[in-house]
Amino acid sequence: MPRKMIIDTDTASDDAVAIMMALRHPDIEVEAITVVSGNMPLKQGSINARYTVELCSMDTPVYEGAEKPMVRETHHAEWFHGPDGMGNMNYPAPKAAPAEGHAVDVLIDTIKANPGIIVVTLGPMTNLALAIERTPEIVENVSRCVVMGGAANVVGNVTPAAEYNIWCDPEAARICFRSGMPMELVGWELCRGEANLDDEDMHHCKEVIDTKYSHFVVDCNVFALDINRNWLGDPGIGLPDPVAMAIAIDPSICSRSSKHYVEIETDGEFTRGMTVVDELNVAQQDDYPVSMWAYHREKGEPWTTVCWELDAKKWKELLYAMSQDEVKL
Ligand SMILES: [Ca+2]
Repeated sequence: MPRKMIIDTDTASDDAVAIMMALRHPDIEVEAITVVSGNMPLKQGSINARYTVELCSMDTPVYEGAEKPMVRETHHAEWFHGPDGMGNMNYPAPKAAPAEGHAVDVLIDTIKANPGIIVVTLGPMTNLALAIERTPEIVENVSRCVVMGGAANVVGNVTPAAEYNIWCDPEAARICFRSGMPMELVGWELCRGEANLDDEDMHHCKEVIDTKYSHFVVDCNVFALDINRNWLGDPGIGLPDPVAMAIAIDPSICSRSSKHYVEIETDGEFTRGMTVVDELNVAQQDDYPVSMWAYHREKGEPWTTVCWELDAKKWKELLYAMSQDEVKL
């Protein structure tokens, strides 16, 4: 039996590759894709998600959800992904319309109907937080909530302290991380360095695998490639959402992890959206300096798995396998 999954996404270029990996994986059944405002405005994210579903010759329904964060102003990231979010590749408009229904209702109903489902969030966590606020008991049905987001005790990418998805809607992220769901934090830092697709990897995609899928992996991320090199000094394309999806599909791709309390900064002047990971487990003490963590202690043992290291070779092997015309594992 394939494992059931629901994907919440602000679909731009790296989300699209992550969606492709899940849709094409024989052991994963994607029940629905729910779209949220984030890197892209909601409507463009929805177009990009539907295009990706059709590229994969699937009919997975795509539902639209929150058009803005819970309390914050909207900030998109066209500068990073291109005006259409897909590297301005002029992909055709999808044939299918968005599915009827609101993403938040769909998250609630799908999680209720599928005990043990894996939830993967690839954008700001607005839709999932609204679902949890409305129907808190859904958290019991989630076997894993894999989050592309945050920067586990390292530098952020939208401010020095924060990664975009969490920074964009920190109040939503806090609701999700406090909910007690089995969270898995896959920070943006895991896609850097040797996890990047470098020149050799891009050549492998385009000239060796040479399918519409492997071209898609590289082409729609062309804006991100430039920025990654010129701004970050990284070797190639960074793919945070596909890295998180790879770990969702195969947890052994995360080569080092441990469980900790994780809190989301919502008030900080310089630290909005910071993922504060209690790496040394100091918050488990009942001392004055950590008294603000009492909520977590009272809730029990840490429930967030923090991914610290990635098996870059294994992650790329999975990406390549999902980019073949005939998927073979
Ligand atoms: Ca995303």
